[in-house]
Amino acid sequence: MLKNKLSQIKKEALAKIKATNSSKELENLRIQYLGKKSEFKKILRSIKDLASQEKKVIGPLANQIKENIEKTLQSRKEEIAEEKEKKEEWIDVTAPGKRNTLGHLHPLSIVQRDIEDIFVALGFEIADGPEIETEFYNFDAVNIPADHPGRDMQDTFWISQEKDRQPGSGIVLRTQTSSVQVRYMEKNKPPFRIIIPGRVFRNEATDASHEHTFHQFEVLVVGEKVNVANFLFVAEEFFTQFFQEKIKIRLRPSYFPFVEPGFEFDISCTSCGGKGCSVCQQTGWLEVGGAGMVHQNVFQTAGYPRNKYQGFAWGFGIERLAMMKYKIDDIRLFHSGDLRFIKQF
Ligand code: FA5
Repeated sequence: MLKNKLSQIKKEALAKIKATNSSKELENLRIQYLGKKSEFKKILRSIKDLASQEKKVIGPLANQIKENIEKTLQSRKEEIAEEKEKKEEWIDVTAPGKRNTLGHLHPLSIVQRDIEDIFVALGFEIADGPEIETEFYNFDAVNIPADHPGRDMQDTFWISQEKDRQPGSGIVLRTQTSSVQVRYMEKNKPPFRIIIPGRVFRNEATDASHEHTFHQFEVLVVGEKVNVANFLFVAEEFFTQFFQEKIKIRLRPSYFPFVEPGFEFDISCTSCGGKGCSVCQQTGWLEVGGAGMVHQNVFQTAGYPRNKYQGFAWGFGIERLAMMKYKIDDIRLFHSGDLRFIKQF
């Protein structure tokens, strides 16, 4: 009778343990079948009252069943833990990969590096100078003394401008990379070919093509026999390499105090090839900067003898070139911090 009951308990317990998938449920089954209030424990407690013949059979059988249930509980517990682990660690090798976002160069840095590479390959050196500059190097040294109307051409951020100062001693945020011309020439003798890329500042209202902070690159080539033909060759070579297409150049007479003669420098429109479109306002030409043959007054300020050397210089806007290359219609996008713009490069 008891023997049957024990077998019944064992059968029922093992079936339920094997059927469960939850470790909580497993614990409940342990309490139900082996706990203090379980049917099984009641039977164990009653063994002492059995006849000794029966005790010998039921005692070991009960122990065997207890061990059997405990073992089954334990191995099911391990199986459930293993299944859980497998589920959590499962990797779907067919799922599309997630690409990490990598940092990259700003479009202006890309363009500046492109420009530098082209000139370095042409045998130029790269020079630079301070962004916070004396009035002397920014203006006086390049033939724009105080009260010269040329100062009005570039609205200036003044850092200090004392009333009874020495001429040229004021401090400005440089308005042009031409400010580095005399700094370089004071320390170097011709012949030389340099480019001076850098940031410049102008106290002017911004619009789609004007920023208060932008970049220029100055080209300065000085020697005893440098002429306008050399200038045209270098310019044509540069633009053809930069835009990877044949670019035509047009010079218009213009005035910059530090060159004589001076030119406004245009290139054939990179959008329409010169036919006329909205980008070039139907003219077929785009203005990129100023240029000219270096004024002898500038050489003299740098300490060179007058009329011994000749040279050409230009100052072009880097943003304007980047806008042409990448067809960007608003200069303010460069420093807007808008990632939708930056991520396109
Ligand atoms: C100059 O700055 C002269 N230093 C250039 C030069 C150098 C002439 C050597 C002769 C010899 P300008 O002010 O025109 O010139 O500026 C040159 C170029 O800088 C412009 O053609 C334009 O491409 C760019 N630029 C000027 N102002 C701005 C502005 N506010 N925002 C963006 N680009 C500008």
